[in-house]
Amino acid sequence: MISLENQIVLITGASSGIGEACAKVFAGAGAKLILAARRWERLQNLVETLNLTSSQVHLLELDVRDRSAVESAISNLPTAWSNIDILINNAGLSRGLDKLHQGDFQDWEEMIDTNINGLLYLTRYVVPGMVNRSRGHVVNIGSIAGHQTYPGGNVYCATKAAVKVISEGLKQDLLGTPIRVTSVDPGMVETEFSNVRFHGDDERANKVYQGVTPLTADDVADVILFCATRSPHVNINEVILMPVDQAGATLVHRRS
Ligand code: NDP
Ligand code: 8X3
Repeated sequence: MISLENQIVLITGASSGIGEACAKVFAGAGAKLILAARRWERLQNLVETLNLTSSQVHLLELDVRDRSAVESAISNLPTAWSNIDILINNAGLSRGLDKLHQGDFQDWEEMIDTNINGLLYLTRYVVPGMVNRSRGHVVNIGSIAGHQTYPGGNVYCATKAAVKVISEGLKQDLLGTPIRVTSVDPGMVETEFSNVRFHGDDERANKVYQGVTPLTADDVADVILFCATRSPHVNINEVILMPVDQAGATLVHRRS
């Protein structure tokens, strides 16, 4: 197991859910955190909750869909924060569960721009530094949706299939370097994910988790921490994790 003490970890989508849980476990392991998201106040609250000092955390108010903002955020990092060791490409969302032929263009564009383009921009601006320093690890958050398409999942599933393929491609392109690439692909995790998917319809969102014990964001963060702390010669390429109550994207055991 390798130590995360003083390693610089950039987490996108750190204002909620899995990203926030990652901030907690990586801070607990002694890492220095760069936390990125659009909701600045949430990030500030997280820093307070975790009781982090300015030498332990650096915040970025960032929309990952904005390529020039990503470039500027990465290239203008203070020197003490510029040597990123671990990039956790977590920012992402689903919008809607409509049939493809009835889908909303704006929903599609938001998912594609965030889940694919945002992940690519971060990767493109951060990984060259890793290659120059001969150290680094990219962890992409995919989904079982990238392995199994489900009705109404269409474009979201496509974006997560893209994450799977991009992770495989990056691993191949980094062969010959010590940089590691991992895709962590969860099933049902109870976060704000479903509220976002259903545009704030809490009742519909809550139904997703009814009668089920879903994964928590902490469960996923724990797996990400495991991947990041293996011996340097070990690359965990892909992890699929689901709740015990789930056996596939549409196979869920509900008690009520
Ligand atoms: P949450 O909605 O709780 O968190 C999503 C995070 O992504 C928020 O911090 C949000 O921050 C950030 N985000 C969204 N859009 C942008 C953007 N344009 N720029 C920067 N940050 C953005 O959901 P989860 O924690 O569940 O989702 C995290 C990842 O896990 C996503 O990639 C999701 O697809 C994936 N996933 C989730 C599963 C689940 O069942 N929950 C299962 C499998 C995968 P802000 O709004 O402040 O910008
Ligand atoms: C989130 C899991 O099954 O809702 O990626 O698509 S699922």
